[in-house]
Amino acid sequence: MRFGIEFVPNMKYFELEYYSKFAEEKGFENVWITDHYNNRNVYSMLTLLAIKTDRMRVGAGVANPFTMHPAVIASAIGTVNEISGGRAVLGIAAGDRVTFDRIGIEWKKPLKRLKEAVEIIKLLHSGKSVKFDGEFFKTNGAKLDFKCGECPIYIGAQGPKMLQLAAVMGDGVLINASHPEDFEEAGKILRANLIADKDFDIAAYASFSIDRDGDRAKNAAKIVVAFIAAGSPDIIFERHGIEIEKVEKVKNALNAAFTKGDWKSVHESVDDELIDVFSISGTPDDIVERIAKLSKAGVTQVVAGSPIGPRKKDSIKLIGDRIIPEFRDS
Ligand code: F42
Repeated sequence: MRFGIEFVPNMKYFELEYYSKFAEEKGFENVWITDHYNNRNVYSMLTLLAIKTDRMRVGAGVANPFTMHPAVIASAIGTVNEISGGRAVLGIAAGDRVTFDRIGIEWKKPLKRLKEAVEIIKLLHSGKSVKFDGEFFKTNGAKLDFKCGECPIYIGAQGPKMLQLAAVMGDGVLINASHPEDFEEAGKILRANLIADKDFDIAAYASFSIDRDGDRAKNAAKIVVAFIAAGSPDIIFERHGIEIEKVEKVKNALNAAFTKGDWKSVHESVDDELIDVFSISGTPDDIVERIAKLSKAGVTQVVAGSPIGPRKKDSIKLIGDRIIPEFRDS
């Protein structure tokens, strides 16, 4: 099992550098930086981490083919690959509809668009001159004028067709989920589409919260869990036997929080069942037990995502001291 950590660049660059270096010291092998226009820029932050870290893979988690042309993505992550000495990873996915709405980008045919983008990026990274005539992208002898080397491409995927695309075109997949049953289902699709012996990393890109006090850990995960539950499709609730009324309550509480700032009700609307399904939360023992189940379900990388824990540094330390050693050779 590999361990990765996700940071949202909503913190100052020196804080991101500090936490990332600390995570590297504690045994994390990957750092993933999220990409949303309203946060600090992902490639600027990856450049910083490429310079300031030594061993970790530094990844965009995730880019999208709507806000940047694939040739520009290829150049941006290729530059990070060069600076980091070959440690860059490109996570790429459909992009976040809600943030696109705010900047007037239409979210049309994300699957087809992503497929074309990944094809172009791979060709450019292989050093070729690319003539591509797709539905969304056309290139006419596009070529990168520097040798950046190829970097692994991970596709962010939840839906069945995206999972299929990830298996066929990716070196790995970033699945926004935390529960073993969700990975068993995803694993069926991935296995059906993976060619034999392909080295493929299945990452649980999960909301994660660890503390010696289990209640405190769970409490810290509640707001993130509320957002994930509110944005999940019905099939997930059916799979886990979650009553729709419970989810409606969470959605209403979130709406009230946006209009009236009432975040206490959001907290109250999230119970242990939702925390269990939509996050990896609890004491170190709880988390070791959950990761063992995820490993059985086919997960090969756990990415500790927001909130990581009630106190970020303590939680990173706990993961490094208590969790990673348990899975070092698995
Ligand atoms: N989004 C961001 O914007 N920034 C991030 O930093 C970010 C991080 C991240 C990390 C992991 C992860 O898994 C996702 C992450 N996301 C992030 C969200 C990501 O960008 C996507 O919004 C999310 O992964 C999309 O979920 P999905 O895989 O379920 O794909 C959607 C598009 C979907 O509906 N998929 C369907 C499926 O079955 O997989 C396919 C739908 C389809 O076939 N569409 C056709 C097409 O060509 O697109 C068109 C069909 C028609 O009728 O037009």
